[in-house]
Amino acid sequence: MAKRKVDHNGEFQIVSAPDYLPVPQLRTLQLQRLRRIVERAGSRVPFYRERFKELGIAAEDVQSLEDIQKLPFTQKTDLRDTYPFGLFASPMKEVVRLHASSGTTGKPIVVAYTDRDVRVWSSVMVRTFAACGLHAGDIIQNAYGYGLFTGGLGAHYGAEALGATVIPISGGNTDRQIAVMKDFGVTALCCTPSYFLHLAERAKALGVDLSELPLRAGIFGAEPWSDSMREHIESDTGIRAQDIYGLSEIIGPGVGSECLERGGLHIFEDHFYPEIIDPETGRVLPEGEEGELVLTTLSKEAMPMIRYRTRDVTMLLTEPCPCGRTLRRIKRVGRRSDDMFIIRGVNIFPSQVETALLQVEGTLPHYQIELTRREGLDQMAVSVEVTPEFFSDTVKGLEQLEQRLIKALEHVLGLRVEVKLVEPQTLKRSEGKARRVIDNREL
Ligand code: DLL
Repeated sequence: MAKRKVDHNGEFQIVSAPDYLPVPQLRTLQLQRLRRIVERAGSRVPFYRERFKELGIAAEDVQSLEDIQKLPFTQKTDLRDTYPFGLFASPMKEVVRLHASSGTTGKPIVVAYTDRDVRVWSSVMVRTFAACGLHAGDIIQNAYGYGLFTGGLGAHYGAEALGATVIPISGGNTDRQIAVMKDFGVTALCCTPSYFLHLAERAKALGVDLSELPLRAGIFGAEPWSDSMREHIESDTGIRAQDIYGLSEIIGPGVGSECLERGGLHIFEDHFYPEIIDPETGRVLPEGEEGELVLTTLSKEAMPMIRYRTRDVTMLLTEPCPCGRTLRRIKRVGRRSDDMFIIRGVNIFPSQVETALLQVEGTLPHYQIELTRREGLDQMAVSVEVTPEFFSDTVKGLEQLEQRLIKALEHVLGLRVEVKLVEPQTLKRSEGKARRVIDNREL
């Protein structure tokens, strides 16, 4: 499927044909696959059989891609309710891999792969790396966690299939990461953006200048990170920071990726069919309108997902991308509909706080939001680390910084919140996904 070509620099480039299919051909392929997956889910998974029966629909009713709207949604609670194996469409002897995700609350969910699913997964990760400008010959340090989390093994198989050298270091042990990066001439790093911030900061403390190493790209995902965060990372370390997207329920990483144009993330639509819905009404929204991303797996054997509600808020961008890929793009995912918290009647997303903080000079991109309730009233405090230069400044200087931050937050949130300036290195660093909000309100 993927061809290797040698470009004018004598370097390998991966050209993956499905990325460039003419749109009518892509739609035909999607419809064929959609009909097959609906048939598979309806005939093999009792959960889907019952849902389809309740709605009085059968696989034959899917005659066009628009007919997908007749199908029911699947939600995270459905995976929890059928825990562990209730949504499998393959017998256990055909399942070669299980992953699990605990999420932030409650019971874990389990996801399954057949041998063919693992190969599809590797192929979409090859396409992800290729879109991010990596190729055979790259030395990829994979600091996504190995284990039940899909990030580690997903990126690993893809990096090998790309023909790159993969260093399966997993997350954590930051000093060792830095030593390996230096000693092995690493050219690309895979991890969460928040872990990269931590690693870059530690490198500085150890006197290692990342911009002088061969490291040229970061393949970052698994959590939201703003454009301002990207600017900070790129100017601070001289690498190119690319955004990749995915979720366990659909496959893991490899659902979508930025290309070098970085005008949104291409969805690997020949395997994952995207829709945007109004999260309140469930109605499909026209292209270009913001809403919740819903994904249907078109080829997954072990665990097909029909119209899975991701809770990720984005929009579909349909203008052709200058890179030539015909795959539609989604806007970068800044927030989840269920990340939102409400303070004194105002809806707030952590990403808004990040944007406001990064506008003000003098702080580091390490912050945490704490919610409390005092005498029945919700309070929000944002702790943010101050740069070492500012921290040694006068008390007056710090007070002025605090006031600037309060104003910037008020401007973005429409609410005055408390700001706590803390010393560099005091907030807990993440090795995987960052935990931005601590909710201590007793409900
Ligand atoms: O985080 C898979 C992954 C691993 C993606 C490595 C990218 C890189 P889950 O643990 O199931 O899977 O979490 C999925 O993480 O619904 C989003 O809310 C969030 N997420 C993932 N990638 C991004 C991103 C993996 N690039 C959930 N931007 C998703 C914003 C992201 N949020």
